[in-house]
Amino acid sequence: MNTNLSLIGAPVETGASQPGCLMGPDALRTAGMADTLRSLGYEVRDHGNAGSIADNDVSHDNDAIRNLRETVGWSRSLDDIGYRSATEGNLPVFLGGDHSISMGSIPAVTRYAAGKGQPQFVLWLDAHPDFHTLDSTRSGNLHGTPVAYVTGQPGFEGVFPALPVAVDAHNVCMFGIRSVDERERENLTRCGVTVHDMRAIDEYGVPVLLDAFLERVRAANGALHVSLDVDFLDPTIAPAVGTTVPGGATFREAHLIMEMLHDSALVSSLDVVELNPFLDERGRTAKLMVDLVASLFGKRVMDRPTRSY
Ligand code: 5AB
Ligand code: MN
Ligand code: MN
Ligand code: MN
Repeated sequence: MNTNLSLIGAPVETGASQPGCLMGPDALRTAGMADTLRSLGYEVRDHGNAGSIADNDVSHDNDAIRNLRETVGWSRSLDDIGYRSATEGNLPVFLGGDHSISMGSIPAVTRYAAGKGQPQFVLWLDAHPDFHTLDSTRSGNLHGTPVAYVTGQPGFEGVFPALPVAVDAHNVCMFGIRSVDERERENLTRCGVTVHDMRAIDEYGVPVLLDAFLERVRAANGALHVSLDVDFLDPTIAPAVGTTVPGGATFREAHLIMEMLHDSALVSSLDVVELNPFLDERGRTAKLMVDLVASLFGKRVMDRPTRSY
């Protein structure tokens, strides 16, 4: 795994229904993100917080959509910064911000991977598939749309930046899903996204499901982007999120995913999103997110060989 990490603060809340994610990057810093990663042997550069490039006048006829221009502006800016960071040889870690930041982070890393001849894979850890198009969203909250956009579903043209390379929907694997809107369900099935809902985790456990996906990434010599939404976790351990859904991943399920990702050495970029510090309890969710990121970057209890499943 690349040992040069760049932290990119993305204080975005225009995609979410309630305010607070703006403070996410700073709460993750306060919880010790940079020093934790340094203590694991990484070279960490914190680029501070990005700004939005909101000088566009895009519009869409779905009147439910909220903060369209601002969110398009953020996607432009994060795409620029993320791409630059990757070309400079770093592994970009995007500190959100609501999940609309993936509309900048994923296009950036996908473009970079394509330049090296690698297909992009995405591991989406979330209660929700975030697979609405601009036409299908009823809430109008754009944090519910990034996967549809980055996989090139119709309807984003002329509004969000054109994608030089879209992610193949077959290369997206979701874990933790337990809240899907009807229009999302139809489209997910049609497009061939792998959806491991919570029931699949109950029935098979993390290792079998995750190992199968990681094997596919490895076999394709793919780049792997991980997008970690706070609401992937059960709300009893991670209350600081505006969109809690009961029955989420446990502490150990989440850590095991991170540990297996580390052992795979496949991860090439990361989003940590949806942390709303205004809803936190004495920083416990922020600390848990930093701890999970630490597991992804190699924190472990004992040195032990990786087993295969
Ligand atoms: B999150 C919902 N599907 O479209 C919608 O937290 C929820 O980034 C979206 O996963 C949740 O508003 C977006 C009902
Ligand atoms: Mn999400
Ligand atoms: Mn979610
Ligand atoms: Mn395909």
